[in-house]
Amino acid sequence: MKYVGIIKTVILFLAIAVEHAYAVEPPAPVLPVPSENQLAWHEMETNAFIHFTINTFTGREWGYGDESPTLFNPSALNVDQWISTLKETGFKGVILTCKHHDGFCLWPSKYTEHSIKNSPYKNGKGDIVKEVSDACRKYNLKFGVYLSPWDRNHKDYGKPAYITYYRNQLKELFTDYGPVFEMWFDGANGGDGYYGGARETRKIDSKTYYDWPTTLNLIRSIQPQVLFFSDSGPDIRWVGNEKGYAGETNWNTLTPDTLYPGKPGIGNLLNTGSIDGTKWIPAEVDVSIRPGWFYHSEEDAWVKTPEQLFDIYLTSVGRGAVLLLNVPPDRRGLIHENDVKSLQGFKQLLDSVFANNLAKGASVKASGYRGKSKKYAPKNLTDVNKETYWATDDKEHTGWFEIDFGKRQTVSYVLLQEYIKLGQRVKSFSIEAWKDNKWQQISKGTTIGYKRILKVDPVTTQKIRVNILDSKACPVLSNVAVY
Ligand code: FUL
Repeated sequence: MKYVGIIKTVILFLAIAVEHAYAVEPPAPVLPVPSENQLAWHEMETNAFIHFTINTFTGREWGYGDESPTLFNPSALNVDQWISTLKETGFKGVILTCKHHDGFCLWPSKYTEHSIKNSPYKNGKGDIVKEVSDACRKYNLKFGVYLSPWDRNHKDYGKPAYITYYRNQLKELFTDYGPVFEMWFDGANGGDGYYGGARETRKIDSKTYYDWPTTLNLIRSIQPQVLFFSDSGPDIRWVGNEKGYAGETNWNTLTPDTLYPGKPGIGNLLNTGSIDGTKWIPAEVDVSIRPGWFYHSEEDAWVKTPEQLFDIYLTSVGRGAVLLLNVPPDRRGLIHENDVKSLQGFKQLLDSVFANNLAKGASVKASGYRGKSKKYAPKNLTDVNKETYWATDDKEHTGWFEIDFGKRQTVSYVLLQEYIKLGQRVKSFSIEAWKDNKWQQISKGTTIGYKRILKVDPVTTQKIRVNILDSKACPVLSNVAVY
C-alpha cells in the first residue's frame, strides 16, 4: 500500500515540474496602467455628490459671496438620513461641498468668519464636515472633499494671499476628518463676486494662479492615498459634460501635458480620453438627480426617475466610468422624499435587471488562448473571479469567445470587463447571437475598459459570441456577464 502513496507523490511532483517547465508568461502590461488606488476607485462604480450650503437657503446655484451666514439654518438636519439612504441605495462613497463658490464653510474653519460657526445651526457649534465624515465611517462609505478654488467671498481672491488661505483650509480638511478618498477641484470661475466688499470682477490665469503642483504635494504629504479629480486629472478626469454620459469610446488614458483645470474647449477630449494617452486618468461622470446642483423646492417635480437614473448608469458605469450622482439635501437638511423614492427605485431596477447572470458557470469556448495554458483559458471569463482572465497569444490582437447557455435564454444586456491591471487594450468588438442557424450581430462597440454594458434588443438564443476585432495588444478580459 505504501507504494501507492509514493507513486502519488511522484506523479504530483512530475505534474508540478511539467507545469513549471511549460509555464506561460502572462501578457506584458500595455502602459499606462492604473495605480492601486485608482483600481479601488474603479471598483466603487457609483458615488454620491452632496451639494449643500447657503445656496440651499437662498435658492441660488452660485452664491455671490455676500450672503449672511445666519441664512444657513436647516430646521431638521439629519446627516444619518443622508448617508443611510445612500448606503441602502448602493453608493460606495460621498463627496461633500465643504465650500462652494460663495465661500461659506460647512466646518468652523479657523481662517474665516464666513462659516457655520456664525450660523444659527447648533448655535454656531455645528460642523457638517464632521457629521458627514463620521456618518460615512459608520456606514462604511468612503468620504471625499469638494473645496471650491474659486471663492467669491474672500477679499484676497485673485491675489497670492488667497492661495495661502486655500491651502490652510485644505490642511484643516485633511487633518481633522479622517481619510479622504477623493479631492474634487472644480475648474469653474465666473469672475465677479463680493470679494470682501470690493464687488468686482476678478480674472485669474487658471494655468498659473493656483500653483497646483505645490498644493497637491502639500495634501499628499498629509494623506498620500487621496485621488485628485479635476478637468484634467492628475488621477481622475472630468467627463466633459454634466448630463450623465461618458463617450461611447472611452479611453482611460490621456496626455495631460498641455491641459489644466478650467482650460476652455477640452470637453470632447475629456469625454473620450485618448487612445495614446501617456497617463491613466479615468473619467468620472458628475450629474445631478435634479436640474440644479443645489436643492430648490420648485424642482421637486423634476427629480430624475429611476428609469432616467438607470439610463445614466448605462452611459457612465456602463461605459467604463465612475458615476458621481449629486443628491442635494433640502432646507430641512434632509434628502427630499422624492429623491429618496427615485434612489430606491433606481436600486430596485439595478437589482432586478442584473439579478441573474446567464453566463455564470455557462460553457465557454474561444478562438484560442494563451499558450494553451489553463491559466488563460476562456472559462476564466465566467468564473466571476476578477483576478482570472482570458488572454490570447501576443501575436493575436483579435479573437472570439462563445458562451453556450445550454438552452435558449432571452438576452437583453451583455457586460464585458477588461483586466485593466494590464492596461486598456480593446479598440473594437462586436457581439453576435446564434439565430436561425447562423451568427447574427446584435451589438458592437469600441472600447471596453473597466466595464462595458451593452443593452441589446432582447433576443432569445442559446449562444452568444463576442468578437474582439482590434486591440492595442493581445486582448485580456476578466469577465463576461449576460442578463
Ligand atoms: C460646476 C460648478 O460650477 C457647479 O456649481 C457644481 O458644483 C458642479 C459640480 O461643478 O463647475
